[in-house]
Amino acid sequence: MLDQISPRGKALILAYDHGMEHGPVDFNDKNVDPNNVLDIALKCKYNAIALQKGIVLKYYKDNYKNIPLVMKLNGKTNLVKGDPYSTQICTVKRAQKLGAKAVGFTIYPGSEHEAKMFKMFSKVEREAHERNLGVIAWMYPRGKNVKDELESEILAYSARLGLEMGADIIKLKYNGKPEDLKWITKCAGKTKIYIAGGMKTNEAAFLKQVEEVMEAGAKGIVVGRNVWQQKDPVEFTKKIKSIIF
Ligand code: FBP
Repeated sequence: MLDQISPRGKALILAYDHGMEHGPVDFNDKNVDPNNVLDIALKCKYNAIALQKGIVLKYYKDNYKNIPLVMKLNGKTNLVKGDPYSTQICTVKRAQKLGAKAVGFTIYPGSEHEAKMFKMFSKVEREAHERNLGVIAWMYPRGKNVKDELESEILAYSARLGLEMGADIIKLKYNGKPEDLKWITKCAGKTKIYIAGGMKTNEAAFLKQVEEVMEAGAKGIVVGRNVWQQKDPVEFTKKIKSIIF
């Protein structure tokens, strides 16, 4: 099921769903244009790009179908405060029709709305697997019950949860501790851990992180800002790829 986005068992995925999650605050004159980011994915042969449906309909669909698509099925803005709840805005059937090879779904373990996200995810997981699509769970522990979302035990719990819920890949944040990540990847069992990029940091620090997490057992990176906020995203991608592959 994952062959289409991780042909060599590992993957580098470009994330560009920030316009919904954060608003245009992450963008500049260049990368605010979806074509600019899709061009990076195409040129650098990313294993996949993660998009919300609007960008798929207006940009991806016409000129970029060679890039494998991970369709994000739920989302939220950061305007609503309190325990996070990400609701479904696209179906699995539609995602496949629009060319998705996998679907992405955010769960906030620990949120008071966790049960509703579990319910939606369960349906998504079943439908996606019936259609031979991969399932990527963005597992971001968050809410008033979660004191520290980067705490090792919480990350390990989220990883295990992804396995128990039937995800093929869990997208998780890294807390900067390779020893913790070794245990976290064990907890995820046959489900693979891909690490999220995070806010833009300096080049060397990011590359060191990529090296560290791959050594600790992660099987991929899903990166957004640290690539398309670079001056030269293409050159930077080459460096990331040389570490991963
Ligand atoms: P980055 O590499 O830019 O951190 O992107 C990863 C990602 O998971 C995006 O897919 C998503 O929009 C964003 O981070 C969510 O970040 P957060 O909820 O932590 O603000």
